[in-house]
Amino acid sequence: MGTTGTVLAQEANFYRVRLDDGLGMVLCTRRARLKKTGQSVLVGDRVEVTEIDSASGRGVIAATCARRSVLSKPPIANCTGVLVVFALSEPAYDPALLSRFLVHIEAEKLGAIVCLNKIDEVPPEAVEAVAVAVGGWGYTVRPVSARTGVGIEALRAELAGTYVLAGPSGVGKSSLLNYLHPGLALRVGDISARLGRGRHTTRHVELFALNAEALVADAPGFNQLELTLAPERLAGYFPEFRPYLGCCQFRNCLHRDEPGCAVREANLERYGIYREFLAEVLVNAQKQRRTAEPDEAIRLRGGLRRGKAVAVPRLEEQLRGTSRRTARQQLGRWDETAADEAD
Ligand SMILES: Nc1nc2c(ncn2[C@@H]2O[C@H](COP(=O)(O)OP(=O)(O)OP(=O)(O)O)[C@@H](O)[C@H]2O)c(=O)[nH]1
Ligand SMILES: [Mg+2]
Ligand SMILES: [Zn+2]
Repeated sequence: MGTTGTVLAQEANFYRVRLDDGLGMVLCTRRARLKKTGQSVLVGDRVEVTEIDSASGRGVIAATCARRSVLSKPPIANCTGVLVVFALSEPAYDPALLSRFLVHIEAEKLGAIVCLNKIDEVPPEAVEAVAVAVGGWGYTVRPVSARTGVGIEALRAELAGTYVLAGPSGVGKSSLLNYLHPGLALRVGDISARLGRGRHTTRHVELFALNAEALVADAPGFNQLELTLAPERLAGYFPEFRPYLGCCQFRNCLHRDEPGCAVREANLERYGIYREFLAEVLVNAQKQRRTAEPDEAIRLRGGLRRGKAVAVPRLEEQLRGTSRRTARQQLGRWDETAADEAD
């Protein structure tokens, strides 16, 4: 009978697993049967470990437990939430960019903690103003400085579960994780990520244990995040809009210039950001429709030949399903490379 644990990292064909109940770390291979059935093992996965040899620190992953969630970028299973890091200076604080990250996280149905970093660089009133605003959007806010250490213990106390860091490049994600996990020495000011290569080299994912309860993964920063969502869902991804949804005169209100729009009339701080995002989301939906149309034509033509109809999902489903499908494809690819390495 084995024991359970959590996969913290994958290195070539080995998985580093932290066993439960303080039983330590073991380096595991995965049982051939798991490989055969195509069952992937992801960082963050809860696994059953057998054949533990405490002398050599080795073990074998015999089974993976059902996942509560799978994040695609970076590939992590059972993520509780995202630690969104934004700097108050260098790079300058940008509420629209922060909202863009938050909308993505809402769409993934993950929780978010907003870390306002580099508070040593700006006057306390400026920190307070941003903290109050972001708190008003419905998020937990932790002002910190990875340089002086202010606020780090309060942040640590907030964390319980598996988190991934997110935020633009240069805001101090790696610095923050170094502070939370002394001795880590992650590369700070790493320019490779800033040159954009980081986005494609997320294959190395690692969870760092801050204590018995909290695990955090670093991730390279990215400054561009395209919004491809079903337009009618966007407003629901702004938590402070939710009390007004369903109160508009029209049930399918997109909260633009429709008469009797409760969202517009509420004078919310992020209404302007919502309008900006909505315009983008509508353009992207239009683009998707255009690329979907040729398929529709094929389907109709194919349908006339016998039994050759191709199942084309309806546009709405396509829009909604996109992120999940790409996620699966990306994970599939990641798995293939992982499997290749293992062989
Ligand atoms: N003044 C000040 N500087 C900081 C703070 N935290 C980080 N920095 C500096 O900000 C720069 C970027 O820090 P990183 O930790 O590399 O930022 P990152 O978010 O990991 O960046 P990417 O990996 O490119 O996404 C470094 O020069 C850090 O020394 C802080 O709290 N205050
Ligand atoms: Mg970094
Ligand atoms: Zn409305």
